Amino acid sequence: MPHRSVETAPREELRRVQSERLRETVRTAYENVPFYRERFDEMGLSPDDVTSVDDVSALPFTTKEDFRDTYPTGMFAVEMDDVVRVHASSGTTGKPKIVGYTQSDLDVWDDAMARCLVAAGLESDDVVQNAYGYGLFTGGLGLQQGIEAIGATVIPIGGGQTQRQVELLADLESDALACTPSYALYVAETADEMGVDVRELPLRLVIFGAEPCTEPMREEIEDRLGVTGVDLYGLSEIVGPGVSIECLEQDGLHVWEDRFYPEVVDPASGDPVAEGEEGELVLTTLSKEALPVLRYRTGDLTTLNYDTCDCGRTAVRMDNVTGRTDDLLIVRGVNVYPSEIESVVLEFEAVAPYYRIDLRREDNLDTLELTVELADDFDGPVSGVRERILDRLSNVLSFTPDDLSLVRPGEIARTEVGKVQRVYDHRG
Ligand code: DLL
Repeated sequence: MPHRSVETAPREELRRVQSERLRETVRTAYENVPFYRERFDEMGLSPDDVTSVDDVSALPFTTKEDFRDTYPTGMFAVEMDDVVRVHASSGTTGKPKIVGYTQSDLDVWDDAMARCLVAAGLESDDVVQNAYGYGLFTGGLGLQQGIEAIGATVIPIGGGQTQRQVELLADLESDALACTPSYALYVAETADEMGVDVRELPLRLVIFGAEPCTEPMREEIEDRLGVTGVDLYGLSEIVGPGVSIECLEQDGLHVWEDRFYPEVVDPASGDPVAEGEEGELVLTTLSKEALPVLRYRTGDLTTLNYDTCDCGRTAVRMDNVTGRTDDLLIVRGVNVYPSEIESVVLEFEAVAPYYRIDLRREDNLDTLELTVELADDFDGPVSGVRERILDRLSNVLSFTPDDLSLVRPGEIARTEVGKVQRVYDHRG
């Protein structure tokens, strides 16, 4: 059962709601954010030119650099007096992006998260262990609000304390675990070490997100924890977690389109791609007060599918995000995404889902070193595995790493708090 009737509304009705909210958002952005007013004036665009979502492509893009240039609060459309909370994005370099919420924005976010959790099959009598980090990161509080909004029970443990996480999963009989996909695997590994079989516990669902999760990685999570894994997507600049989620059909993530308008564009030209083609996801907020954002270039690669889902929802589905425009590796002329390497490597039973990629520059040539951990229960000859992985990488991706090291179980550092890092670029 969808949480809101708009989730199954005919698409014409949805477009009417979107158009009305877009007009309002554009007007607010123009009137209250100098950054947008300047852009519009430069382009000779007036808010009156935007009458429906058909006009969305006339609007300027917003980029992460725009957030940096207007740091800390230059993108806000309201006075600080009306802002009841701020969060910040998890940037790895430079200043974080600061985002703000009015009370009405928090209500919209609660509702979007509640819709996500209902779509994932959670009910008011469920117990959810929330292992997303609390604080400036939007994961912890975002999940917390949604869980409370549907009347379920939240265990606000946050990231880390992994043995305690395992104990609580058992003692409080949690129905669901919310955390990054890499952390879900770490919980499974820790439980094994503690002699706890999570598959025997009531846990039935993992709500993973904030990081890419390839299909082999999802299978590993589902198998080792004995759960269904659903993918939750979002980003601070737009709201936080809650932009989209998979329903139990696990066939794409429903975008709450009445709140966040999605487009997919060619990352190079910025032109919209044909329906169903892959490109960069661009999002426009449709009811944010403190931080209205027009056509945000997320950097995340996906496709959009407008067919009605078997669950009955008409809300468009985006594909799982496994790559970003900025994580494309170009090694000696071959283009390869880390997620493509992951998908190939994890086909092998002999390896564990832990790997790292090191990029270096030697004599003006880029080199890529791949390090993969062997599975706990692997006791065969390493050389055969190495050759088979190299062969498969070369066949599937036309790419061979300069070096492939297979290391013992546990040698690759685990991430207990925050997002996993797998690519280390030493090229300066
Ligand atoms: O990661 C919000 C979030 C929290 C989403 C908890 C889901 C669960 P940021 O720190 O601003 O916000 O990072 C946003 O993380 O542009 C994607 O590149 C990546 N990302 C988020 N969700 C997914 C996902 C949160 N399900 C950036 N799959 C986004 C792949 C994801 N990448």
